[in-house]
Amino acid sequence: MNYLLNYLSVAKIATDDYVGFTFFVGCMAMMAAAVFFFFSMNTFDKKWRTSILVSGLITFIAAVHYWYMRDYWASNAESPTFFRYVDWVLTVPLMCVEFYLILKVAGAKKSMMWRLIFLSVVMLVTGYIGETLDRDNAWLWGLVSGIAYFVIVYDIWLGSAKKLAVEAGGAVLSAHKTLCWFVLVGWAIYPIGYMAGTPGWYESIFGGLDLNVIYNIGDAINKIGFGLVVYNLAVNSSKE
Ligand SMILES: *C/C=C(C)/C=C/C=C(C)/C=C/C1=C(C)CCCC1(C)C
Repeated sequence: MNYLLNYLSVAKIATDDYVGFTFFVGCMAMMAAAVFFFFSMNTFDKKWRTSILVSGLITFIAAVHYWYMRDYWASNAESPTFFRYVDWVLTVPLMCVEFYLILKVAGAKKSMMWRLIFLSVVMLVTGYIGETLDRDNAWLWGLVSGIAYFVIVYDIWLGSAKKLAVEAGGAVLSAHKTLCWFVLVGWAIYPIGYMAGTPGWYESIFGGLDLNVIYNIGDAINKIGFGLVVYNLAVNSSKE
């Protein structure tokens, strides 16, 4: 049996390795979601195809990164921070693109999309610095990251994106609202993971939690959830 495992070069996952388990299941979930979105794409009206394609790309990119992160964890028992942030820096801007795509019917401008993308990159780059290059000041980088996050929340809940959603009304407005909730509540999972995994005054509050488990749960909820909201929008507006 050991021989076979070595031959297939599959690292063992201990039965109490919860982190390894969430990487494994996360990988499968992302793969399944990507296949689902890609295959359903052509059943919808042209104007929704790009949105569903982007949902597929988000989960596909995540599936590939989870494949590597699962392996990295199994071989090194270390946080795959690099792969994690490469994944985020590709997928989070794509989630900003989703906002733009669904609001295009109400005349959303590319400038709104680029603003959200810029903010998301600031949020992620500062988070990466705090987690890796300058851990001593993790709280400070986390704060800067958090400010960028709040500006995103403001933009979509109350700013220009909100106005466009109201103009579009109907299924677009309700999808926009659901996505806003994902960003406000679903994305708030990440700072908790960050505080669980970096040194700082908050250590005594979040130190007992595991950064990777929290990030993996956040990713499953947000990436697959976001995609399903867009899928649901395409279904509903095709009925309208
Ligand atoms: C699919 C991946 C997603 C939706 C990742 C989202 C990540 C965040 C919203 C991360 C936010 C962070 C803060 C607000 C402060 C601490 C540092 C971060 C990067 C964990």
